[in-house]
Amino acid sequence: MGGKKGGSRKSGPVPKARRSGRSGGGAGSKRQPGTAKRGSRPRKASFFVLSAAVLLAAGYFLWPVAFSGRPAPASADVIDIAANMSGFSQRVIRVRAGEPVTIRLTSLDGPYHRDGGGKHQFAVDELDVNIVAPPKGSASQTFTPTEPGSYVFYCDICCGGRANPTMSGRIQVTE
Ligand SMILES: [Cu+2]
Repeated sequence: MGGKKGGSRKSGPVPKARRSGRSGGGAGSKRQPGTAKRGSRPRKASFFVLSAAVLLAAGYFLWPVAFSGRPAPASADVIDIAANMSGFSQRVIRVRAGEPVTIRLTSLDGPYHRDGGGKHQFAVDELDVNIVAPPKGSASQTFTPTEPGSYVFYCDICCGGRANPTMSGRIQVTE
């Protein structure tokens, strides 16, 4: 009787041991072999992850550097046009409708110029183009003309502004 009672009493702590065995040993014993087997993998995996992260980071930082000189799409033709107080280097520009084009305007004048401070502009109202080049610097804009026609481009910054006949030209958009 006493032994049975004692056994039943002893069986009291046993479930606790089982509970602790289930929670600690049961789940833990399943995880431990898993982590032990994977123990060598995380090192190899971390190598790939690290190297991949380094490559991605390098690409992320080098990408804008490599393409900073080309803000325009690769398909866009770049037309260089320079300007100084005597006018534009080209008076007529020909582009095709439906094709993206980049106008890169360079000011040849220094900042000491009283009119415009050495800045020059390339603006085409109808095409929503407005480029302002800093003194001794360049600026560009890419756009896609859609309607064939002849449009006036002009500089409205320097001497005489738009009224100055030398600071204007025509952009011919053909089909
Ligand atoms: Cu100008």
